[in-house]
Amino acid sequence: MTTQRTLSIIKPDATRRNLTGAINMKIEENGLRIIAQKRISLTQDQAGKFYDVHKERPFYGELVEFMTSGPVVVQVLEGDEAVAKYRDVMGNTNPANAEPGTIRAEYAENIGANSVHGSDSSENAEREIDFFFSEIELVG
Ligand code: 3AN
Repeated sequence: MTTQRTLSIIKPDATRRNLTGAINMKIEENGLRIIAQKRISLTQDQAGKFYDVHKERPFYGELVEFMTSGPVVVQVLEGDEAVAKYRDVMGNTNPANAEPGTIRAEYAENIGANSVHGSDSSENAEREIDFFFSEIELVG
């Protein structure tokens, strides 16, 4: 088992419906520790840079628009195999295909407004954590 860190974002559809605590409960119940957390409003520039990898995809504009439509909560999660573990806890990108009990099955509105983001590899996790947090903000 390897202890890892991953970046989580609680998206605007979830903060709007006051679901931060409910989502944090799912995270903690599944053995992940929230070692950093802050609520922020992303600018278009910041959201555009964060999702730069999706620039060529047809939903890029919609994604940036959505991620700047309200506050988000950015978090660093730590635990055994945290990257894959959090992907399991989140569920499929499309909530219609998400396993019962996952965050997206319970809370996501649709494939775009799908309540949470989680890094998809340890390399991306490192890059995404650096994007939002300095080392002094990570308290394991
Ligand atoms: P995941 O977040 O599960 O890793 P990705 O990396 O395929 O999924 O997509 C990144 C984000 O882009 C998703 N979380 C979702 O908000 C948005 N997205 C993905 N596919 C679509 C789509 N077909 N229409 C609208 N938004 C989408």
